[in-house]
Amino acid sequence: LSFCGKQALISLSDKSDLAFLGKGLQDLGYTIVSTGGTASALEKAGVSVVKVEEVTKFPEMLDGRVKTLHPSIHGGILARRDHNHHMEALEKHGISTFDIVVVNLYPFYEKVTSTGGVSFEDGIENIDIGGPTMIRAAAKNHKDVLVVVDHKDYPELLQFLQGKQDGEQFRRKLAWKAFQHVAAYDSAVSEWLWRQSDIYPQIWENPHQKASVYADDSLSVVNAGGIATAIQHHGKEMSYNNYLDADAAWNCVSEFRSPTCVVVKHTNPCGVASRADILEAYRLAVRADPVSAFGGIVAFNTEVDEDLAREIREFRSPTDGETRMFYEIVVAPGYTEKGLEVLRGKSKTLRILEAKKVEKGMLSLRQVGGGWLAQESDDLVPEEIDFKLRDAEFAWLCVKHVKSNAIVIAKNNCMLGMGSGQPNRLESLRIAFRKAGQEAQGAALASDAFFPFAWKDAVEEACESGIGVIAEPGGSIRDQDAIDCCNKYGVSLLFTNVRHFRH
Ligand code: 93A
Repeated sequence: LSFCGKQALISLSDKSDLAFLGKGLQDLGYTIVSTGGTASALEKAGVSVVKVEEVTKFPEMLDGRVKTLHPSIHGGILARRDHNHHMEALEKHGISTFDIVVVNLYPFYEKVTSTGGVSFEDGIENIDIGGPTMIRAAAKNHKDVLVVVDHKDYPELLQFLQGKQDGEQFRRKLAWKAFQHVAAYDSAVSEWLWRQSDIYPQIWENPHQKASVYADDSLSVVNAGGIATAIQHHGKEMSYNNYLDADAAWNCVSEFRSPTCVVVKHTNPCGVASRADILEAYRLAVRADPVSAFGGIVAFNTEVDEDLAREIREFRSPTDGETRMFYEIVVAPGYTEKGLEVLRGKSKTLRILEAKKVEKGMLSLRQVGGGWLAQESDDLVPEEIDFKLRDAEFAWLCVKHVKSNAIVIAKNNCMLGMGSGQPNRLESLRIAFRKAGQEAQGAALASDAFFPFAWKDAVEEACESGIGVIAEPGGSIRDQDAIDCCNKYGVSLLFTNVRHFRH
């Protein structure tokens, strides 16, 4: 059997609008090649069909596992029409080209999520192999093959075929949709398999919730780094929240160029200090909020040597001067051999992580009900904003890492107070001032966004509390009120023009 003219390959599990498509293609002079069930449905609708077996000269095999996986099918899809030797090869083997491939896949997701579920074996049998192969082949060769995976695209396809002009953009759109269809399908299969097995690295938080961690290089344009790829040298297994907190600490400390220590509790930095002497930075970061630092995560952007390790091991809580500080995790870019040995002696449980710096250009993904949110990381560096005032710059670097509504008060390369996560910015500001206490005098305050309506009050309160500098994005219709207020108190006001919401 050898076909001349235009050919369409149709193989569908979801047969919605199949008669409409079949008749439409037949009227346009297409020969239709189809798999078993699809061919029967087309014939019933009065559309003439060539069965796949007639093309492959092979019966469906292995209970249908092998139907379309054959050179007569895939050669016809994949051959480059502009390559003579491709066309000659088809000719030699009696293979005809396909111009259109319409495929949707076994309803795997619907099957495994149906009430009552399916047995493991049934689940496996519902993994479509031949379908994705045809879709991928056609999408790869979309220059010459139109690939359709969604019945809602049939009318547009038929319209397109009736038109005289070819449209590269339409072909690309279909190919993009095709790869999405297959990617979503494979994700569903992979997730189902994950749920069926214990072979993946498990992490835990709440005993009734399974959890896992994946390293993914594709999230970054350059070598990823970051907490998911950290090496754990010592301590208890990382839990789900450990990862989140260590990530927050590592991302924040990676912002700073001079030796810096960041202490994180529940994903927010509660102590940040930069000093030429990293031991001093560590002490200051803990002292910023010793109550919160207890049981927190400590991150450094410098190697941990023996001296620093000893300081971490021995440092006593500033609240009573007696109890040794306890931490969940220490993260650093490296450890000396001695440093590691000393830290290991602090406790059996202390998790010691070695992480690679997070590079710029990371994509952050978060799940919302039914889908995903993707956002580029907040990569701005101080050079992209003209700070002039060191304290303002430091406060701004910290506030980027605090959950909105975020306020940070800092002085002399040390965070003195922070307020985070309050639905009311004024409340975050008051918390930050309460923590900073008397030290807020002359310090810098950074806000992740402008103060929408309580603006005047907030600025006024900050000025009255003795702040020296305020750095905030600006852009409020009441910016002038803020300027007037700061002028009245002799406080410097710096508009960064960039917002740093972190929700
Ligand atoms: O079992 S498969 O993985 N092996 C194949 O070779 C194959 N070819 C098409 N599944 C295969 N298909 C799938 O059959 C298609 O993806 C489509 O969903 C379904 C259509 O089967 P029928 O036309 O018999 O209803």
